[in-house]
Amino acid sequence: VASTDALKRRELLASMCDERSRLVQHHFNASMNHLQALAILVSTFHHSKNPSTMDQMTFARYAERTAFEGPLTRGGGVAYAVRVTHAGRELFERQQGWPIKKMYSSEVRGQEEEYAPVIFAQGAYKHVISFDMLSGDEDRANILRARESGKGVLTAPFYLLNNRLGVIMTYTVYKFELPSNARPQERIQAAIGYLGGIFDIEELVDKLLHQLTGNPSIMVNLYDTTSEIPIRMYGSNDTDTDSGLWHVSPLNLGDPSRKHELRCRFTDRP
Ligand code: WA2
Repeated sequence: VASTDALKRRELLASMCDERSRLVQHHFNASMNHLQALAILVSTFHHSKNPSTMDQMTFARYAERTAFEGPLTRGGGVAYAVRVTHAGRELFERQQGWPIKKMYSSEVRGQEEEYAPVIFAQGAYKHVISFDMLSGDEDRANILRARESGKGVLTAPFYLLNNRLGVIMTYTVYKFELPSNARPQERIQAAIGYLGGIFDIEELVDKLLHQLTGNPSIMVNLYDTTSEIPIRMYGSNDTDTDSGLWHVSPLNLGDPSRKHELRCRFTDRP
């Protein structure tokens, strides 16, 4: 017979876990709005003006000043990559004054048809400028999915160039405004650049959870559960799953094709 104490404990865990999941979700939502606004900024001042009235410094300062307390300020950042065709590569490199670089030098790929070098970056991610984002598997898949869907898309967690575990959310910038029912092929053709939000998961969730001083204290793990084998994005490797009381809170990070959840348990015993 479950005692009322045990029941209360279960309810407390559930409400604490839900509160944490809402906090993380809220910050992803806020970031998505920010990223969409930055995509419009680039479209307006870089692509719709000739010559462009946007530069690296302006982009970085604007992104920082409009991030407020958003998660992109917490170890994260923003980067913008432009579409460059193979035929346009030489002229592009001459204009930029630097060559397009591959992300992982060991990787052998044949002749590329197109590239997505980063031209603007903010925060701790200026080192990605000039790297071709189509030359990394996770970034490539994310960009291709973003441009044919017209929606914000999220990668699975992976190790970024700075060796931090992160996820990237990408929005596509198009040459002209497309109707919401545009076909994937039309979208692919009209794509001219990719605005990415870079989330440093550990730093972000750490700082968010730090705002809530839970008593009793709980352990929180964040998982990507899109595929059958869940990927841990945050939290310690706790295999003590038979200690009984776990609560799972759903989490919506803005890309319906990826699933996430927060798993919580008390760190003390009753
Ligand atoms: N940004 C920063 N560090 C990375 C990275 C990345 N991608 N990939 C691996 N390490 C410009 O989706 C477009 C940013 C990709 C956006």
